Formats: sequence, structure tokens, C-alpha cells
Amino acid sequence: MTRPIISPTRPIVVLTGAGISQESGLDTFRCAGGVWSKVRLEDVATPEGFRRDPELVQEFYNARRRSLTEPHIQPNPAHHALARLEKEWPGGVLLVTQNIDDLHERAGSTQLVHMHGELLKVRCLRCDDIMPWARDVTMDTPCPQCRRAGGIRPHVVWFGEMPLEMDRIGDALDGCVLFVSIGTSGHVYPAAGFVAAVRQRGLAHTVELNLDPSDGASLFNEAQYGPASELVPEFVDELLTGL
Ligand code: BV8
Repeated sequence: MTRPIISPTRPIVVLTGAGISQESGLDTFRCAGGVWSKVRLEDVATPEGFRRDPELVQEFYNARRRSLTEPHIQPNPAHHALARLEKEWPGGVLLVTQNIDDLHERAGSTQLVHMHGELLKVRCLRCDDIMPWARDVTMDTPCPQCRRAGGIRPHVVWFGEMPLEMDRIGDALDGCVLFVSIGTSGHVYPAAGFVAAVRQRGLAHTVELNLDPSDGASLFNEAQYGPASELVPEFVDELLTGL
């Protein structure tokens, strides 16, 4: 399908998944050797798993927090291209990420929703405080706010929990003229349902940029397959050249 003229005065919504961070050195979930091939998501990414063995879950996120804060883990050209798009697209860009890493922020994106939470934050179940956290957590770690131990958990959305800022995301999907899905398998809902919601309104052009076709590939008007660090900068260049 040829791409229609995208009015630069109208907003864009971008959805990203683990694939955009893969070339930065972070594992994806469902590719060969991915996170879910090493540990059962039921054990480490559900409230039931946390109740059953909280220290196992804390260590799963401690290991990912330690990896993310290693110096060689840096934003890649795809993250930087999206930060540039936000700066230069007159109609505004909302970046909705399923990722819990901070690579979009570090690349300069600010209009950003972490719908599955953030690895570098924790939440206290005793006082509901949400705080930045880059160190290890155990069930003995006291909350700096209420001083009580045993209540600190990753500020991450597990399976069966409601993703964050869904109203803001829904409003953005309703008003966008371009929806771009990058680096996601389209396997996890409700994120995987966003493209269908946008198509239903019939006012936006939908694009998939991925290493290979996602579960929802047939729902996109346009698709390009290859590494995000190559596809995303080219795609953003094309959008901005037309301004
Ligand atoms: C909820 C935790 C409801 C943080 C994650 C229908 C409707 C609603 C819900 C459901 C539904 N059907 C089923 C459900 C339940 C469930 C679900 O979707 N299950 C799946 C398994 C079928 N959904 C939920 O439970 C959600 N909650 O719906 O709540 C509710 C209602 C009322 C009240 C309470 C609750 C919660 C979902 C969030 C779960 N948490 N993670 C963490 O530990 O990270 S999700 C997990 O998968 C990851 O966080 C990740 O964000 C997410 C999606 O994975 P992807 O990012 O797509 O990664 P993946 O590896 O799968 O794919 C990578 C892609 O990149 C590949 O396509 C690959 O080709 C590509 N790629 C690789 N390298 C590159 C590349 N592309 C470009 N360049 C490269 N270099």
C-alpha cells in the first residue's frame, strides 16, 4: 500500500517492544534464547508467582536491573531516531513502550508511557510510594518512606495486572493519524490490540517495523522487516523530510 500524506499537524503514536532494545544488548522475551526460554513467566511475572516465592521474583528483577545498569548498555539509533521525531514532528508524538528499560528516556524521549512499568522503580505495598531504585531488593529491604520491610516490589505490571495509563493511551490512539509498532511480537494484550483499535476508527495509517512479521502483521497498512537500528532512523528521516 502506498503511504498516504500524513498531516504534520496531527499526532503520531509509536508502540515499542523488546525488539527495539535488542541491539542495545537487552534480551527479548520470545525470540530464541529469550527471557521466557530461561524462566517461566508464571513464576516471575505474575502476582501468584510473587506470593509463592517472592525472593525468586526479586532476584529475577535484580538480575535484569544489574544488566540494564551495565555501562555497555546504551540507547541505539532506533531510540535516538524516536527522540528526534518527538522533537521535530509538529503534531506531537506519544511513545508507548511495553519495555521496562530506560533507554527511551536516555535517548531523550519525554512524551513517554511505560505501560508495563519501569525496572528502575519499585513500589511499596505498605505505603504505595513509588520510588526510583537501581540497587538489589530483597524482602528484608525496608521502604525508605515508611521504614517497614517486606513490602517492596518491582514497579512492573505482571500478567493479570492492569497496564498503566490506559486512558491516556486510548485517547492518543483515538486521535492519531499514524500508528507505528516497532520491535514487538504482538503477542501480549492489551498492547497487541492497539493496531485493531486504530484500524477500527479508520483515520490512521498503520505501520509495523519489526525483525519479522508479528502476530498482528496482517492488520498493518504497511510493514518493513529488518533490524530496528536501520529501519527506524530511515523511517523517521522519510517522515521529517516531507515537512
Ligand atoms: C491485563 C512484565 C487485564 C514486565 C509483561 C486479551 C485482552 C486483555 C488481556 C489478555 C488478553 N488475552 C490474554 C490476556 C492476558 C495477558 C496476555 O496478554 N497474555 C499473553 C501471554 C497472551 N495480558 C495481561 O495479563 C496484561 N494485563 O490484560 O490486565 C486486567 C483487567 C482488569 C483488571 C486487572 C487486569 C498485562 C500484560 C503485561 C505483562 N507484563 N512484562 C517485564 O518483566 O518485562 S509483558 C512481556 O511481554 C514483556 O514485558 C513485554 O513487554 C511484553 C511483550 O513482548 P515484546 O515486547 O513483544 O517482546 P517479544 O520478545 O515477545 O518480541 C520481540 C519482537 O521484537 C519480536 O517480534 C522480534 O521479531 C522483534 N525483534 C527482535 N530483535 C529485533 C526485533 N525487531 C527489530 N529489530 C531487532 N533487532
